[in-house]
Amino acid sequence: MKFVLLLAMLTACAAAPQDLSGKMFTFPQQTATSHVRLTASKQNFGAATVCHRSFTDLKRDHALFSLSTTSSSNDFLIIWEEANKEMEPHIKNVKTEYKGWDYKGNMWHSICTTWDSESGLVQMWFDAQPTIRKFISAGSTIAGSTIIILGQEQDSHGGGFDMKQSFIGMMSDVHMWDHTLSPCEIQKYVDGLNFTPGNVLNWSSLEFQITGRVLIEDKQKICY
Ligand SMILES: *[C@@H]1O[C@H](CO)[C@@H](O)[C@H](O)[C@H]1NC(C)=O
Ligand SMILES: [Ca+2]
Repeated sequence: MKFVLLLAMLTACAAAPQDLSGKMFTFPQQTATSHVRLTASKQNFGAATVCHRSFTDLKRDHALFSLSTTSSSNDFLIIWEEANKEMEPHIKNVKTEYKGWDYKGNMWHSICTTWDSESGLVQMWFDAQPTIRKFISAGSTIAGSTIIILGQEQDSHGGGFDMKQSFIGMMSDVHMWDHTLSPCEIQKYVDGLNFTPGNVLNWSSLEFQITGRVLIEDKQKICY
């Protein structure tokens, strides 16, 4: 009985949303295990926008955002591919690639990705600059139980991590919406102005679980 109560309390603790404003996740070492699992407040998406800021010096492949469902491990994945120097969105297990990014190390980059299942178009915004709108996947929505992971790339639902695709560095301001944001809304996000937080993932009210060595730290680690 006591044990059940304790377990219930621990679970409640883990699930309580936290306000991470001004904070970041620090991923300080290469592993195939350390990650943050985010809990989405909604499931089933006919459209989505995912925005995040990241800071790394990696010169290899690395996943920035990995969302899997039971039907596909790459239902919404953002990954940098070093060999071809391209950012790849994968949606519904289909990928496309964006080249020509000035993806410099050791500085913050704001990256937003929008997609909607009606047109099937994906578009990325790199430090507020839009890429072209490309066809990726139309007709079917992102449906069913989702697992969202930062720090690792899922090859299976909630697992199948590869050290060589892990993220090392800092990540902040992760938001997800169940619709596509307008260019002006994206600009406001990039500038850190008064934007409407994500209604699927809200950095100001984030439910998450940390596994392994990932720290929550103040974002202001350098003097401006
Ligand atoms: C995001 O979280 C903040 C802080 O709890 C809250 O005020 C705001 O309404 C939330 N926004 C959405 C869209 O859920
Ligand atoms: Ca992989």
